[in-house]
Parts: sequence; structure tokens; C-alpha cells
Amino acid sequence: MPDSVRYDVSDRVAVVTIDNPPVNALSPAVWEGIDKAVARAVADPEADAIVLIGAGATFIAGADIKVFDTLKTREDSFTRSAGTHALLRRLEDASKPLVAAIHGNALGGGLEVAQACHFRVATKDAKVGQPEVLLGIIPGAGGTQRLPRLCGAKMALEMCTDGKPVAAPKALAAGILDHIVSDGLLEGAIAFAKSKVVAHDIRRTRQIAMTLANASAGLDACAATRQALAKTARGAKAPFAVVDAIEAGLRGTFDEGSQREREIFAECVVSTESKALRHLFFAEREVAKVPDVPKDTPTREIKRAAVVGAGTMGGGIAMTYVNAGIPVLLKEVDDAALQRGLATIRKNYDVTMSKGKMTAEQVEKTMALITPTTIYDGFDQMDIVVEAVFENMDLKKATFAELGRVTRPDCVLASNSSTLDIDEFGRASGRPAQVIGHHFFSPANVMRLLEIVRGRETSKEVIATSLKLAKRLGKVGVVVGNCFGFVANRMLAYYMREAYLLLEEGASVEQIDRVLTGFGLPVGPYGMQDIAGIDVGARIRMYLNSIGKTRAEGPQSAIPDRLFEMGRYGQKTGAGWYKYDAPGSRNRTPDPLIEQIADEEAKKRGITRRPIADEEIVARITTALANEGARVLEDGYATRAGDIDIIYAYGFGFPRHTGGPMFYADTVGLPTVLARVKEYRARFGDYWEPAPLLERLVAEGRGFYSAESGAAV
Ligand code: 3H9
Repeated sequence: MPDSVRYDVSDRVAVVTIDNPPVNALSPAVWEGIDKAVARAVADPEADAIVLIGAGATFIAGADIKVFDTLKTREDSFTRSAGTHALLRRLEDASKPLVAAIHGNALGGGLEVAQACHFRVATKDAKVGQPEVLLGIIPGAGGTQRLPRLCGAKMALEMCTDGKPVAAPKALAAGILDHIVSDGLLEGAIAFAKSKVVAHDIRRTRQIAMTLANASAGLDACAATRQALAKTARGAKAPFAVVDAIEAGLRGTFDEGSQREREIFAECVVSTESKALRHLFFAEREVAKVPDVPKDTPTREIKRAAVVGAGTMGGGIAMTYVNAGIPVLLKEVDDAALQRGLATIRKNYDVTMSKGKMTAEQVEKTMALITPTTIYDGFDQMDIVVEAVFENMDLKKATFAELGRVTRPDCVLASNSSTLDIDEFGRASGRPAQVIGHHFFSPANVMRLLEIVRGRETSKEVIATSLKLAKRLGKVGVVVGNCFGFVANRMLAYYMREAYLLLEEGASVEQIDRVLTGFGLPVGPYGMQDIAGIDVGARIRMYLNSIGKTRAEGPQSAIPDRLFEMGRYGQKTGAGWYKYDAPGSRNRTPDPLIEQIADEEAKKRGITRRPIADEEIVARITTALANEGARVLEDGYATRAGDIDIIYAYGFGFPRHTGGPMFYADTVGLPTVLARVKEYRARFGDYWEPAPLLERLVAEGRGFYSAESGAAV
């Protein structure tokens, strides 16, 4: 038997322990070990029942995701899944009560193994889930057939399409679990197993009858789920595939449903969507590893924080800290600004409360962690200060100079700047080693990305502290270099340049937004600007003009500045790229005025506007991102292509099923991407210049990730 599965007998119960750190993933050896151990227990005269338990902090977190890379074709995957299905059937057919004892997580294949056991007991804080959809696949070890038999199709559909884990008490009420053990999981599981021996009780999930009424309600739930997914899962296939598999089990027998599950799983696991999502899973774990910042770098504990500026960003950042239980001193210049900021925070919490996500008591407790102030008293007690004043170099430098005076020497001084030079803040503070960028994305209390910008002199301790803090704040921290716009906004400038030029050339605001949301973005570039504020970009352009720079090479469209001059800042003023019912309203309609302005600007630049195909919009925008991403990588401002993909997935909602802009470029094929850059150069001008890294990779037959660039999308 492999080392990863142990066999013992305790009190006439065979205990099969899975010990495959860190998360007891089901590697081929673990599958085999479980199979052999259960067979041994069935044959063991010393054992009357069997308990399956995980060593360490968890039960089983699912199949070993890396193993999916070895499945090259649909046929291969289909054939191999027959083995898994047969193995689980052998477990289920065990002639002695078989009990899964769950702590930590039973996810994916882990929950499917538990479903094939006769009973499931768990600790109160355990979680169970079918997160396969988040990896672009469906449960492939019987989960689409057994789970609906345990908890009903409606809940199974929910769990399998949103992928979110369910807490043990809820799982118990739903019938997924049979018992919650208060103390001593193993002892409790053994006692439970013995009670089943006495009662001669064995329950095989696949034999739970699916009544006509249940099947019919289940089919209704399938139809409703498909309808809901059409809005929430645009562009993704796996969520729909999982509904198909569950539906097959409602229409046919367990065996027919299982056969369909295998076919669908085999299709999904070799899809680009699944490869992209698996890539993001590992990329998200890689970002925490910064090559020159060793794992054992000392970090500072953050017990108290101050936020300077209570505007939209400052308020959201303060909420992020107090939500994580870290008290915040919130500073503004005067009482009026402070009260405005606090009122917005209160309003946000009221919305959360109205959705039932927080109780009134929780809101009061959280709000009480914010201490408003207009002076710097108490800043000498802070472990970190986050500066979130207006995006203005002089103002920020003055703030950092003050922070250098009022804080302790070991206090981390973070800036929420979205573009400006962190090193200038470092110099102004007199403590450059302590200064770092913490670029939050709006709304700061919601968006998961934290761009951690290291300055030339930022200490490794401050970087390691920031990464640890990001996790505590519930963010995905990605360390980037200090260039204008850092990684997220530097690349975004090229995305926006193309969006503006496409408009001048003949596409409409609605077409561009429609095409890009169809591609999977939550909001198109124009809708996004109307939310963020057209004035924000305009002020950055003005600052850049004043220092003789532009954000992205190429023609600078005058249209956004014309809107700015007209006071059309977006949703907040009731007009921007769209018209809104009223200032602050989200109800928008297209505005013919934009077309008129686009016509005028096109004429000025000698462009004859033309119909633009949807495909050209996607190709121009994604090519601009990949080409600039290659430059960012070559210049060393991002550590890995995966870091860029994570930044775009979490900062801008770049569709996860594409794997991010760099992975997407690989799936399109870098030769195609390079050919497009060259074509655009010929059509539009030299500002479309291939990134040297892109040219080199193509010459070497490689992609950003692999030697397999050129796979079909
Ligand atoms: C599946 O089960 C399909 C089935 O239907 C069967 C079909 C036949 N495999 O996240 P962490 C690694 S699909 C391989 O930092 P946490 C991870 O990369 C699977 N590796 O810890 C990391 O490695 P490193 C369905 C895995 O405490 C280390 O473990 N299951 C796997 O923050 C620690 O991970 C899922 O989708 C895996 N399955 O969170 C669950 N899981 O240290 C995926 C983790 O080298 N896992 N690793 O960077 C999770 O959601 C989280 O890891 C978990 C722990 C919540 C378990």
C-alpha cells in the first residue's frame, strides 16, 4: 500500500487514513491506496466497519489538479474515468458500513469519495463542495449523480454551478451529511460506524430512489439554472455542462447518468477553458512567491492602521481593514470631508445589511473600529498608514513628508496611488525602505486585487509584510515594479487607446461594450469609464501632458477630453459615454451626441469611418494587451506572465475562462498575435511596434508559458 494511505484497526473498526500533504489531493497513488485499504478492511476478520479519514488539516481537497495535464485527449480521459467510476462503485459495494469522517474540506473528488461511502460524519466547522466548475470541468467521479440523490437536484445544481463550499450544519440539514461530531472526529466516527454495525445499516447513495416528483422538480430547476447562467456565466461552458450532466441523471438511470457525466467530463477536461482556469488556480498560488523575497523573510504584525483620505478609495480601504478586524484611524482635512466619508461607509454597510449579509450588530461593531480624525495625533501608534489622497504628485509628496515625521521608523508607509512614482514618495518621507505602493481597485472593499508596488529601496520585510497582510485582508497581492501605471494601468492605457481609436474609426460605444462583455468582461471600456469617472483619466492625462509624457504611444483621441470639458464625467453627472436617467443612476441609454463627436474627430484626423467587425474589436484590444504585457515582462515590472493574468482576472474581471490576457494570447497563438501587430503597424502606423519578447518567443517557437503556442482557441 502506498505511504499516502495508512491502515489501522481500532476497536474493531478499520481506520483508513489519507496522508498526502498539503491537502490530501487524490493522486493516482491515493486512489489506489483507498481502493486497496477498503478491500483489505472488507476481508479483515478483525474489522466490522470502516472509517475513512484525512491526516493533517483536511479530509480531501479533491483530485490532484496537476494530473489533468496528463489527459491529452477526450478519448483517453473518457477511458480513464471508467476506472475511477468502477473504483467508487467497489467502495460503495463494501459489505461493512463505510463512514467518511470529514474535517477541513471535502471538495470535488473528496466529496465524491465521501458520497460513495455509506455515511458521512463531520466536524462542525468542516466544509463540503463541488468546486470543479471553477476549474472548467464538472464533477467527474459520480458527483453529478450521487449529490442530487443526497440533497435534491436544486441544491446540487447550486453547489455544482457556483462551486462554493457549504458549511457542515447546512450540509447536514440538506442530507449530504448524516451526523456532526462535537469532539474527537475519529472517536465520533468510530462510534457512529459501530452503531451502524449494530443496526445492520448500509446505505448506498446510488440506490437512493429518484421519485418522479423529485425528477420533475429537478428538471424545472435545470431549466431555471440555465436561464440564470445565461446572464451570469457568459462565455463559459462548464457551468452549462454540469447542468447537462445532472439533467441526464434525472431523465435516466444512475448508470445512464454516470455514462453521460463521463462523456461531458472528458470533453471539459481537455478544453481550453479548463486549461485556462487550472492555469489561474496555480498562478494565484505562485504570485505569493517573489524570487528575491525568501519565504522566511521576517514580517511585521499589523495591529493598527491609519488611512489618510476618506474619499471613495480611502473609505473602501478603511472598510477592508475593519472587515478584517484591524482598527483604523481615518483622517481627513476637515470635519465636513470626514463626515461625508463616514456617511458613504455607513451607506455601504446598510446595503450589505439589507442584503442579509451582515446584522445591525455586526455593522455597529465594525463601524466602531473606525476612529475619525482630522489631526495626526496617534499616528505614532500605527503599524501601517495607507495614503489615499487625490492623485496629485505634490499633494502626495507633502503627505509622505508629514507621515515621515509623525509615524514610528518601523511603520509601513503605503500609497494607494494608481500611477505615480513610488520612489518620489519614498524620498519625500525620508524613509524609502518603508514606502510601498498598495494599489487597491475600486470598490476597494470588494475587488480582490492588491497591486503591491515595490520602490527602488523598499525593504524585503515591507514586501513580505504586504503579501501577508493582503491575505489577511482577503486580497490577492501581486508584487509589481514601479513604472508609470504599474502593471494594471500601464497595460490598460493600451486597451483604452484601442477602444478610443476603434470608436473614431467607426465602431460605436455600444458595439465595443457589447462585444467585450460578450467576450466575458463584466463591463465594457466605456461603461467602466462612466463608473470610474471620465474626469479621473482626464486629470491623469493633464498631469502627463504637463511633464511631456503620454500614457500609450499612438494617436491620442480627443473625444474623452471633449467629454471632460463638457462636464460629462459619467454616472455621477448623469452623462458620460452614455446618457443616464439622473446623476448617480445606472440606467443608461446610448447618446447620439457621441457619434457626432466621433464623426467630427475622425474628420479632423482624416479617417473615413467604416463598419468594424466584432472580431476586429476583440483582436485589436487583446493584441494591444498582450504586446504591452510582453514589454512589462521583458522590463521586469511583472515577475511572471501568470502575475499579469492574475492582475487582469482580479483587477478588471478579465474573463477567467480565457486564463487572462497572456494565457489567452498563447491560446490564440503568439505567431498570430505577432502577425496582427505587424498588420496593424502597416495599417495604422509605427506606434504598433512588436515587443522584442514577443518576437523572440515566436522565433523560438515558444509561448508565454510553453513551447506549445499555437493551440486552437
Ligand atoms: C476534482 O476533484 C475533480 C473530481 O470531480 C474528480 C474527477 C475524476 N490538487 O490553496 P492553498 C496545492 S477537481 C493539487 O494555498 P489553502 C496548492 O497548489 C479538484 N494541488 O491552501 C498549494 O500548493 P503550493 C477540486 C492542490 O489552505 C497547496 O496545495 N478541488 C490542490 O489556502 C496549498 O493550497 C478543488 O478545486 C489540488 N486539488 O486552501 C480544491 N489543492 O503550496 C482546490 C491545493 O505548492 N483547492 N493544492 O503553492 C483549494 O480550493 C484550496 O487549496 C483549499 C486550501 C481550500 C483546499
